Amino acid sequence: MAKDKKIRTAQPSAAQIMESMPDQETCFDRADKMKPCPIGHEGACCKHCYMGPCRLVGKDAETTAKGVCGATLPVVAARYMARMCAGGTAAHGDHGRDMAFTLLAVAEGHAKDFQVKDVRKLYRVAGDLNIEFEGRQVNDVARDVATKLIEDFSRQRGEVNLLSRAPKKTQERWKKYGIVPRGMDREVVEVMDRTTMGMDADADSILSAALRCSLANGWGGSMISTDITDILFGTPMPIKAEASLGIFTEEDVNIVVHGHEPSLAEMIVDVVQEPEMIAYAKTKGARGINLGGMCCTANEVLMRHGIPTAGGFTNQEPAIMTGLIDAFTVDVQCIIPAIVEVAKQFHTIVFTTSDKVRIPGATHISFDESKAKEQARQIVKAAIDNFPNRTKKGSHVTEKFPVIAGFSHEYIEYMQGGRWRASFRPLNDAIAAGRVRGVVGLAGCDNPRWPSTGIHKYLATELIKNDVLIVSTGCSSAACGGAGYLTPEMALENAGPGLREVCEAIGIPPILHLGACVDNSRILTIASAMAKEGGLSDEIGGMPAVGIAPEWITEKAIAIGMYFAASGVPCIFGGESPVKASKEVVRIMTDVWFERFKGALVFEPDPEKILAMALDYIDKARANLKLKKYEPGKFGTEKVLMDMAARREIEKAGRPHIGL
Ligand code: CUV
Ligand code: SF4
Repeated sequence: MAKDKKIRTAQPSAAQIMESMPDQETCFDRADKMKPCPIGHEGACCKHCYMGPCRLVGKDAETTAKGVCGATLPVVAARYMARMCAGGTAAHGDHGRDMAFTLLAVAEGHAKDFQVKDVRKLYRVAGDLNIEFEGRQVNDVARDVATKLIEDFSRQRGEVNLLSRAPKKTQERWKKYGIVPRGMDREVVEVMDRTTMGMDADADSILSAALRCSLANGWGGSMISTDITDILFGTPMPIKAEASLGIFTEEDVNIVVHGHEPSLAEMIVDVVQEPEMIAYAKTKGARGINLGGMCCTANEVLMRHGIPTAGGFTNQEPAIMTGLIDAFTVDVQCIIPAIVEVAKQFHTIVFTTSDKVRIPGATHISFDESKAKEQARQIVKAAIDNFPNRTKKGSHVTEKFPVIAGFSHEYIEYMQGGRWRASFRPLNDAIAAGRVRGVVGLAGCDNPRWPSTGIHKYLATELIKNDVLIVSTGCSSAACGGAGYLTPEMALENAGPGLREVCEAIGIPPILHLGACVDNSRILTIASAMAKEGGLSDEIGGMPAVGIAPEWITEKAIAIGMYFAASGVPCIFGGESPVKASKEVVRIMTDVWFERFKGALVFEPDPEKILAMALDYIDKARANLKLKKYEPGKFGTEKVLMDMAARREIEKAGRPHIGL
């Protein structure tokens, strides 16, 4: 291995691949070479106008440093935070918008390859939007739902529709502090406007605008995306799959779908199962066609079809370095341009498919929902034709782990009482009694600057040991899955006795994979349902619940952290604070937000402290709600057998091997 080469990944398979090809540069090498600028790293740099860039540093910078315009350090740091939030909201917003337009195209008959798969979910959403659905044609209802949700993006006045799902008390807090969001397009524009040179010079006011913007993301863009994806492709139910870079096979044509938007990926899922395609693959000497996912497109097709995942963000380059990928198809977000460079070293064809993402050197197919299946066939066929071109032997790994995923809000409700008695009562009771100490949403990216995926793994094991139920999304789910943590057996081995008892009784793993990053909106819906059920807090704020993004990278992660904070969930992010330079900004995001919303956004680089802080938030919330004091090891004496019938259903739902 090249000297000083640091591979900070906690996944043995990824490390093995990179170690076997020491000359192949990856994001880990670039992270070593690229030291972060220490001034920007702490939020003390502003380049919003050309009198700068200004660096607000020095002794007592907080009170004395000023940019040329006179902006203080808290203002500069708050503006930085707010613009990250706007960037993240724009990303999730655009994703939601694309889904909404796809639904409209389907309803109007312009996208023949898609149809409304989950009519029940369509009706549920229609009900929330006060759209009549009884006795009407499905596509008429779908058109009305799509139209109403599309209006939400550019809503100039009033509030986004799905806000009505939040508990009354949560909504009252938003009104009281003036952060009820209008459409996300308007909120993003306002944050950009407010933070340009010579505008808002009050850190608290800037950060409030950021919170309002982020709410338009969580209860708008992201929630719209989740709902419509369920309507079009089905609401997830538990399903068995596999995770790790070991999912690729030498015998089969390997195709990867990577990014976030599932529309084209869904078509590829169909096409790789077409007998003619499989027969065509055989003519090229392949056994069959093997489809795998990465990042959140992976989560989308894993949740609904059991397509295996090759992992999260830092696995993009190692995946191609297996030398086994015949086509690497990307849509939007978190696609590192470096993949094209790696692909050049092998035979891999990279397909970009969104007009918003062009990478020189990649083959571009402009996704058009009216030709979706045809385009999917074009990609799959190109992959098959590319199969005989495999040249350089990459590094093949075989290790892989079983995964159970597919936990939607609807299924979690259902598994606690069946279709007619679906509720959150058992979970609320288990929390109130102290069997389950609290709930953590474990989310966000895996980061090459830290032991990538390792902090997710550490926190996952420690939290469940402490009887904390985990709901996971995004690349955190990939990290947990790739470590073998997403199975019910995991509950028996590692969970604390109280949590184990509850998991066994209901037949669930202690870590529930809820889906992609936009599906963090499922956590908002779940928390709202728990508040409505009663017995804990009557709003989202004050629940024994915490959000953690220990290896966050993106602006999207910041926007998510902010909508959880505004909704009443304290969030702990890993790494140094991007606004560390300003004590005032840190104070607002930690203490002021907690006072106003019972949420917070704090940063903590030390994983052990993240754990302690999360448990502390949970225990304090329990004390405030006057719930039974959590006592480790108190429960778990009565053995309740897991519902084997339910387990068998899950096994049955496993994906049939394609092409054999
Ligand atoms: Ni959908 S945002 S790296 S966890 S996909 Fe993973 Fe996200 Fe990107 Fe971060
Ligand atoms: Fe400097 Fe103010 Fe311009 Fe920022 S807006 S670059 S602080 S002069």
